[in-house]
Amino acid sequence: MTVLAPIDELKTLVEPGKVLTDPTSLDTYGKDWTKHYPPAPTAIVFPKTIEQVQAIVLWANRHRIALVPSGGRTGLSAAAVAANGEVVVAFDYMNQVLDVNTVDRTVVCQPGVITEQLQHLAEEQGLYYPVDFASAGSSQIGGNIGTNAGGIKVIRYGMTRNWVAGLKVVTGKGDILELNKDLIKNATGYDLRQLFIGAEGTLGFVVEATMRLDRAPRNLTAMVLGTTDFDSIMPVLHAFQNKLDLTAFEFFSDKALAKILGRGDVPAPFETPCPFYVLLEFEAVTEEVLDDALGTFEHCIEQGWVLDGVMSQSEQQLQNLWKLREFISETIAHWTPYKNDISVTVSKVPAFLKDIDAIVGEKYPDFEVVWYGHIGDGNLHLNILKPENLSKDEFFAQCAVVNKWVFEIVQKYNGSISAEHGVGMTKRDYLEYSRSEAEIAYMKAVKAVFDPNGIMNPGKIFAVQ
Ligand code: 2HG
Ligand code: ZN
Repeated sequence: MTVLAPIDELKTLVEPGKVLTDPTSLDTYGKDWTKHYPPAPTAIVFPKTIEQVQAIVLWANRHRIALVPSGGRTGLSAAAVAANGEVVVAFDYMNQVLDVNTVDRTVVCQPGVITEQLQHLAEEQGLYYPVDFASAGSSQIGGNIGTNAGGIKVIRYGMTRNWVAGLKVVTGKGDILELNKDLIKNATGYDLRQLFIGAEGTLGFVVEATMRLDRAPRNLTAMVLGTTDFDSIMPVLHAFQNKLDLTAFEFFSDKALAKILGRGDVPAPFETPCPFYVLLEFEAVTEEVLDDALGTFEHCIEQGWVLDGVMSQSEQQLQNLWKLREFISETIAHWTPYKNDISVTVSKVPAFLKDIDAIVGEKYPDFEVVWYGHIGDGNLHLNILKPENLSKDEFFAQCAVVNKWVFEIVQKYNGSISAEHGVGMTKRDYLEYSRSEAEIAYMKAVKAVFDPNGIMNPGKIFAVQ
């Protein structure tokens, strides 16, 4: 009997040519959008069926080989990075929409379906998939579920979790489970579906997902307003929320705007320079709604919170205003930023902002700090840009020192050290700032149930045991 080497055996489990080991593929599929860890996987495997995924998991258990899931690789916490000789399981060939049900308003997706593909499909049905973010053109549904992705519409629609009706998973043990079977009501014990959402691939693979759709929004209209200072942002939010159902409330600083305008392909919203800007959006369904929006804008000016503003009058103008916010992450990537993705409850945002701003000013005096994020739901993206003269490693090491101060404040406010990007490798050493020791012990115990041999994305969320 011939005994095959593990990678040769792996090749027998999938279609010919669906295991890659060339340096370019290892580099491409071994990393996400983070630049902290050099990719070093052993191989990339592309399953086409659930049975193939199951066979790969059983193979990995037999040989004790670690697996890393790979979707669109747009993650920002190094949860889909294979830096330690793992085998990457990429879902590019499991990218089909399997069913659309307009009565249940659900779509059954394979994990490799691109977010934007689902959004377009919903639109074709006169419906709406509301989880949206700048990387929707590349990110995959499986990855969105893995990180419980949020984005720009959370204030109205919530996170990915709200839109997952059912999941099919292959656990780290190799069992296939059908979770929740797409039911709206199902009071039959533990909802294991929820454990897999946001698990960053540490419990098993999502191999099929039934996603819910909503009614399409009507006449979405955006305003970009320039505020007098940091403190004026939340009063503006509350003033608008008292009158309108907002579908988004984002903010960014003058530094972020300067970087966007530096690209040369996005028009400025208006001339008046302001330290901060908010972008809010609502469905302008009646004249009354528009009157309320304009009246609230005037009220904000009278109160001294807002210096200037603009409202979209067409789809094109709406898109252009959104570019001001949506292009920030991609634009500042050029400066190899250190990313913080922190959140608190909305009522705590003003005090939290003050504390964070003070510490950042004190500890990062020489670095350029760019603020932006989903402030309407309490989520701030604090990006620190790398000065040209500092090496990447030196810069990240200096940021790690400041993390302690930032995360102590997060902890003081009962906030989260990762609101929507996941823990991955970049935030795993800080987990105890958001989760208690007992909670982490329970989380590890849960992992051991689904993945007793620790083959599923080890070193993500927690360090390897
Ligand atoms: C966004 O809101 C993304 O633009 C990326 O979550 C945030 O780049 C970031 O820090
Ligand atoms: Zn975000």
